[in-house]
Amino acid sequence: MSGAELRKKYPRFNGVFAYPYMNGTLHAGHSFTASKVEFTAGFARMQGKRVLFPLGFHCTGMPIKACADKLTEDVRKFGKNFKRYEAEEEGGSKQADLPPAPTQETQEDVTKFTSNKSKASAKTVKLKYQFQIMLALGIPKEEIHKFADANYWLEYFPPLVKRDLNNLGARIDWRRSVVTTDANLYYGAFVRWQMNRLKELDKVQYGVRYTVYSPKDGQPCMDHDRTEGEGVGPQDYTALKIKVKDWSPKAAELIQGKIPEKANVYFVAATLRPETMYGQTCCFVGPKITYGIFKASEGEFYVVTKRAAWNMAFQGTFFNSDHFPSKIEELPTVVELPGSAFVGTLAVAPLSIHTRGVRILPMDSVVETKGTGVVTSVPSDSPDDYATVTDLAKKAEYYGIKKEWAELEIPPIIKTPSYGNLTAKFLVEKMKINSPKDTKQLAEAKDLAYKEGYYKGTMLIGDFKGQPVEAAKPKVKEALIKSGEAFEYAEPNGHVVSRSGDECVVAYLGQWFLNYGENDPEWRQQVLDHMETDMELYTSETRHGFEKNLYWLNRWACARTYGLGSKLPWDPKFLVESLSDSTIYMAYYAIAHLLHSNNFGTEPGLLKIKPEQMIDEVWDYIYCRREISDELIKQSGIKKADLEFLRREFEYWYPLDVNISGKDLIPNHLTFFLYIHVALFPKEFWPRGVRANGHLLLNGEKMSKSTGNFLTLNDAVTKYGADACRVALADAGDGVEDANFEESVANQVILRLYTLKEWCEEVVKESTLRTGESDNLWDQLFENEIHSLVHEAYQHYEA
Ligand code: ANZ
Repeated sequence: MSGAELRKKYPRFNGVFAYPYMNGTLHAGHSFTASKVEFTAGFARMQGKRVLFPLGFHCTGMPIKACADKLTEDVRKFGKNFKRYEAEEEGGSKQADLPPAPTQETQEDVTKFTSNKSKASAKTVKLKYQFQIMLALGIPKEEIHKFADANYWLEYFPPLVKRDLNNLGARIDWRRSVVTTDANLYYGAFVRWQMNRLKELDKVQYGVRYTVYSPKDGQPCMDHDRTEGEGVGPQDYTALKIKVKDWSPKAAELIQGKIPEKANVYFVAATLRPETMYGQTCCFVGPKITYGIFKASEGEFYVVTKRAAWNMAFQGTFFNSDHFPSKIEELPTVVELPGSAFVGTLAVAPLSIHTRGVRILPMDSVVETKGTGVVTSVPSDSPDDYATVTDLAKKAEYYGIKKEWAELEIPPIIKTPSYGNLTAKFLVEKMKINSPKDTKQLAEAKDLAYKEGYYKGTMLIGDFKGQPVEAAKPKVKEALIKSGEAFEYAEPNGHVVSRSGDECVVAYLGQWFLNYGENDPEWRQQVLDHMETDMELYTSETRHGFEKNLYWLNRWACARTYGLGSKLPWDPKFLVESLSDSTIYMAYYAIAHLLHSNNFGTEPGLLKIKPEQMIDEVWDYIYCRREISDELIKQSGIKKADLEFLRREFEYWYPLDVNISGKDLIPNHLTFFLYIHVALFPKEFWPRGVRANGHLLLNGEKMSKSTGNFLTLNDAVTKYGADACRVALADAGDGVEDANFEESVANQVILRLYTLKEWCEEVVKESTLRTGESDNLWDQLFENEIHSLVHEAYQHYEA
């Protein structure tokens, strides 16, 4: 019988929620997602299906290791039980800073609300050290030192998660559980197999590219390694070198003696529009912004903000890639000056028609945290620049500049069908923009100018005259870089902070990446097609979310050097990153119990197979990528019948019916989940459904540890019991919009369930009720009512 026939003959349901990360127990948000699988699984059972609802424990990545390392430091500083903490912090007042003893919560009267109280106490508590955070998590003080070993987290939290979900009454098949990373060698073998196969398929590649990077951690900082800046990627600029010819008197005075006479100093302007460089008429700095002059080589110095220099430090500008700095003090800073000091400096801007030089002028709207803080001015095509130069000329005296500095000829650079050949001038006049302070209108004008220029513009000047802008842009950039007048510069296109608290930069790094996105259009199209035609996604928001992300998502760095994980098979100094080892683990659940019977894989499973027997070819066979052979049996030492059994389990439980998670995982985990399934399995086994939830509010407010509006699953079940929690979870919401867990609902449910129970008991005790055949009209009415309720329930569960 084929797998498909088997699934038809014995209908089944297989659903999962994203396995939780083991740096703590589950909170109400996890529980909400879990409840969606739980209820669907329960319904499937009532329909007579066989049901698989497994759960593993995700341990891959940085956070556990980072916390363990901090604890090691705390223990070193304060001793095993942190006794030296109070002694060390003067005044002894620090005792009060410790969070309340963890056991209090569960001893409280369960009918009373405690959130206000914990809110108040949470606000006053500053958790400076990791051991304090552990105390707040409810870990007894004497046990905390054990968490300095990262592996201890893997032992400690999974049993608690299991306890809490069991207390909620979840019908999880715990025989299939596993901890990720090489802590379980079977899972390690599974990850090794998938990475090897992905590499053979050219889905994993090596290349040098711009990546968001944490200097402190010394490695890339991807979405899940961040506390701020999810979804932020590198923005590439052309960094144009505008060479100083004559310093303003103020700047000359301040840098006197600090830079060799013969050296060249450049204002380095970050631009997105290199094709417009012919029309530069001046160069802007923010008068109140602090700039540094940094030494790039013996004869070459750059004027940029420190933040930009710090980014450049990881892109080969000041340091080699084999020696990245770890502290910002290592930058070769010569001197720091305010932008105002530069005003009036004469500098030569590459390609500009004004070959004798342009002036450095002030612009208040320069953003300090964007680009290099140096903005070259092209008034023909940039509305901001046009508005600013007009204003500077009008109020030259006020700005302390010479009027003629702001009145250099504005040459036409690009011809456009809608706005003529001075796009910026046209738009500023048409939109009646009177001042550089009309920021909203200027932003609108900039957008229009950019789109029109890019898609419909034709070059009027330079080597690529007559060519469309779209074609000329990369050519001008390339020529500028080739001639040494510009270089590439990239930075995060938003603020990114790593979990270690580091402000991230963009680094130019050699690394392994998964080739998602436009570089493998066929793969992407397969995912899109499958999603459009063969998947239940429940809401159009989820579908749009996927579509948008599939369009936008690009190559993904899939290896790390720091943290926990499984080794990259062909380059074992790297570990497979946490969103890359967790894409197809649902296929692992299908057979986990046959391989091992505990999380760590240290006790054998039903088939008594050893991890080293799980060679890549065995995984291929189980997952229907090859057929059985004597060679395979011999190589692996696994019996034929056992191999067939493994494959049978997979063919029966796969494809997955539904993967349920918070909607925040659409742009990463859920998209990767589709990509990798499509790459590795035959089409028959590609996922059939994804359900994305909204975020869970607690009593109508955002859940947050720092405000105290927070509820763990353990708290919830202890307070309200499983049944009331389940009803409140079911009542919280179904769509992608925010859901809400109301404690008052849980409370009312307790009462209602109690009344219901009383009523049932009374009715049963009642002795006057009729007995015998169910044959009269009332019986038929009753039966009919029950049928229609069952029908209604079906409809709701299926929605
Ligand atoms: C020359 C140029 C010509 C520019 C042109 C635009 C149009 P977005 O798209 O908003 O990122 N810029 C660079 N750094 C800046 C800063 N720190 N503060 C204010 N403006 C800054 O804008 C990128 C453009 O904004 C860059 O490209 C730069 O001006 C300016 F017809 O360079 B452009």
